Amino acid sequence: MPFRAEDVAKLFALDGEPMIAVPFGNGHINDTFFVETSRARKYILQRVNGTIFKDMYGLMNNIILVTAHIRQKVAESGGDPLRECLTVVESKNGEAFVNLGSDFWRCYVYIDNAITMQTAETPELFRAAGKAFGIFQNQLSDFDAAKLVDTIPNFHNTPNRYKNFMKAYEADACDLAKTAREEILFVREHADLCSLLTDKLESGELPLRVTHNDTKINNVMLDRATGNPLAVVDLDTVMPGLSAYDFGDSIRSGATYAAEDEPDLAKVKFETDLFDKYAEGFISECASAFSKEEILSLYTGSVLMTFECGMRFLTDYLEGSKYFKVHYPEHNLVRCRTQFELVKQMLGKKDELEAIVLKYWQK
Ligand code: GN1
Ligand code: MG
Repeated sequence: MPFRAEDVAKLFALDGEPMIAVPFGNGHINDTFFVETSRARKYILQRVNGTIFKDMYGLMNNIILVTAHIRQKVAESGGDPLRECLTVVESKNGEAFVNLGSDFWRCYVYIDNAITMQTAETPELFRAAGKAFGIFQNQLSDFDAAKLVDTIPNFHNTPNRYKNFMKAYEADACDLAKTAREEILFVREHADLCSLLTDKLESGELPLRVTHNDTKINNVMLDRATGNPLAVVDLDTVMPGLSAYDFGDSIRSGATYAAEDEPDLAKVKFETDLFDKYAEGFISECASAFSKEEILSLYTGSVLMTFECGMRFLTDYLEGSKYFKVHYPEHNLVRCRTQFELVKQMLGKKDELEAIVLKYWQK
């Protein structure tokens, strides 16, 4: 019997008795609940997917270290740490999470009066999202990456993702390859893209930083009243990485008004204006001192993170959709198609998009 969120909430050191615990958000991996107590305090309770995150101690330790670092930065600059940083709520036993055998649960203070978006709602709000991730990167620029464990090894190792895709395609365990011929061909024809970033990391042309690695637009919280950046959430994959990963994954998920699973590809349009606004926000906060190589890698990262994510959706589809939550059997294939459509459009706009990142860097 799975545990009920209402019962699990009672195991945490909340202010008041939990009165409601209702499903919340749209994550593809963990299960999230909104909790309110008898003293009108609000929390986020999450069941973490232990099949995907195998080292829960390491993962929560990463989050505690990173949030402590950010909290101090926010306090030093006169901000409000409870609104501008995630705050972990301990269990009644003083632990950072509760281990219920098959499930791990953790709890955060809820950030009130904030908005989150599933897709960019306006260019201005997307610029604020760029600022939020730029601020995050900047806050962690002096954080010692050696203190962090890799919560998912090879997370943005695109050549490795390609190998996994090829294994799934060749095994074709669910006999689904015949339903995704065009998409499989697209991946194979673009295999050369995969190593563009990892080669430059290995050669030392791009620096390793501490990055978020899951900068989907719905992982940003903006102030409801002002639209200004508050905090970034979903810190499970904070690990050493490239700035191009963080910039790129936001562009993948936010530089279009279409949903990630829009079935009508005619509606999937890459918006140069949104790319421009995000670049302005991000670069102004953290990238003005980047080398030219690193600035140009932001474009490469946009293409690659979108290609990689599409390839991951396709791999999961071929393997029977065991990784990402799906609402219908072809859901991952539909998601993969939107990603590849965006890749095609971004590849056709290389010069224009590179000129945009250079413009804000040179400012
Ligand atoms: C997952 O959990 P969520 O929805 O924030 C995934 C990301 C993908 C994203 C695609 C740990 O993020 O890497 O880009 O779905 N997270 C993990 O929507 O695999
Ligand atoms: Mg998320």
